[in-house]
Amino acid sequence: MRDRLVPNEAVLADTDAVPADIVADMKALGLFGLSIPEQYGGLGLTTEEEIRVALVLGQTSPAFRSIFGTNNGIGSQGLVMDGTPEQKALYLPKLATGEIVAAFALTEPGAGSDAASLTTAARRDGEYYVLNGIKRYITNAPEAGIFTVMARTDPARKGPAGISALIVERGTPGLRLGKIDRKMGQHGAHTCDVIFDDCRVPVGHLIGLVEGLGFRTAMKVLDKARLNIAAVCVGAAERMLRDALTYALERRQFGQPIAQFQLIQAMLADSRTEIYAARCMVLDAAQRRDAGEGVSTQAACAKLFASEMCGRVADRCLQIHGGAGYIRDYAIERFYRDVRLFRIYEGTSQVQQLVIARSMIRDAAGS
Ligand code: COS
Repeated sequence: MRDRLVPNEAVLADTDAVPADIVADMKALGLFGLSIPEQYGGLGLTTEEEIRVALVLGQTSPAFRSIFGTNNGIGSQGLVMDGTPEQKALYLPKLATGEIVAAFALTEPGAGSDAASLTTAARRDGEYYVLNGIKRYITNAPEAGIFTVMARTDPARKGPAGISALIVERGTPGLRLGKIDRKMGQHGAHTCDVIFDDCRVPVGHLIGLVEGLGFRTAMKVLDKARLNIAAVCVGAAERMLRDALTYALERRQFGQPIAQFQLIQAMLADSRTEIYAARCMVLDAAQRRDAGEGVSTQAACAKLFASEMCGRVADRCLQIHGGAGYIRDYAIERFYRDVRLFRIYEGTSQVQQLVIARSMIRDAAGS
């Protein structure tokens, strides 16, 4: 991270691409297969181990992690959790080595937070499903070799019950990509529309070969993904605070380093405290998951707190930089834009609040 990624952050931002030699080294390190079981060629890390990787790799531009993030997270976990042994054997080894990249296609133009209202249709026709619909803001879609697509196999059933998860391979006739989105930040991580126009997918590509379980699969995948994002938020906040402290120790005003002023110290101390709290939360949730506990609520708490914390830390650290923080020569200007997404993707802060409060209400009703 320190030797290879940080020195290449500006290149990444300027070229909108992760340098090819870095991608090759990431593959050699096994980073594309962190969470894929060893029997399929991955490293088979526990949740806590994977979180510890994210805590470190979060300390650089998020786009570096994003290139292999979907292979470990939302792109592959549907298969890992609910795929048949044959489906796993077919795809997971290629994902683990990074030979192919996986993308997760849930969001649609009309279905964001209300994911269960998605309308992409998968109509059964003999030994195929025929897909029609549009998926939006799909991370790594321009690079993806396979897409885990949530589609409605039972159009008569509204809501979650009619949704299934299918693997669609790149190059399948009827699958088309939109133009790459121009984003506020996270340059080097690409998103675009994925468009299905009478796209015929073999029935054997239905994850788990059971219809109607796709929404549940997506939610389970997102629980784990939210923990990872929380860890990346902690990493990014650590980095921004480190940069801000360095700046505050070097920058002199009124005859002394600005770090000596208590109003600057308050911003440093509040940030240190909140980072520590978020780090404890994410590690606790990861350890609970490894112990077999259901952690939907804890993952939502960690994602909510860590992403909001990261936004506050970004704001304070830019403030400590003063005018310099608004200038592109300083990494904080880029991080400020990059981290804004953490409060939105893989469930907005408001969706995390819903998940947390609903589970409280459910528990109260059951006790
Ligand atoms: N694990 C397993 N199953 C889950 C689950 C989870 N974490 N969360 C929900 N489910 C199941 C429920 O048990 C329910 O099943 P039953 O009908 O059999 O009881 C089903 O899924 C539907 O759940 P729910 O009623 O909570 O669905 P809602 O439509 O109310 O949606 C939210 C809930 C809003 C939480 C969901 O749509 C969501 O997370 N939205 C945000 C989507 C998102 O994060 N998008 C980011 C882009 S993808 S990178």
